[in-house]
Amino acid sequence: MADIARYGVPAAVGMLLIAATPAPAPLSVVMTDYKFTPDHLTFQHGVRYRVHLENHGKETHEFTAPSFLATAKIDNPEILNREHTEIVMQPGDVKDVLLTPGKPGTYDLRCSDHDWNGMVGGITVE
Ligand SMILES: [Cu+2]
Repeated sequence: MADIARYGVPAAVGMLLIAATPAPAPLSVVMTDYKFTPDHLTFQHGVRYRVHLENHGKETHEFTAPSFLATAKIDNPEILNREHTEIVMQPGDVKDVLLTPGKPGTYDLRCSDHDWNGMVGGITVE
């Protein structure tokens, strides 16, 4: 209450809004030549995540998950490709996608360039 006296009602409302919006749950995936680490991701539906992607490989990799990305609410869709099926990662790229998974189920994860080489994984939404 001392803060309200000092900074006024607008500051108090701002503090409440910040408190009401939890930070997104962090989840990191590292891409190398030729795998995802981890290769299986588990999400809780309706929870907002910050999915942190890093490409440590010498080749371009893709985080390709068309069904998963189609059912998720994505706050920054501009980082997806035009078809909204994948995130393209050049060597050294670091990107964060902010998303809230939708329908529970299991979804494919693969690198569209290297799935033939075993660069595949899976996603579970609980
Ligand atoms: Cu790849």
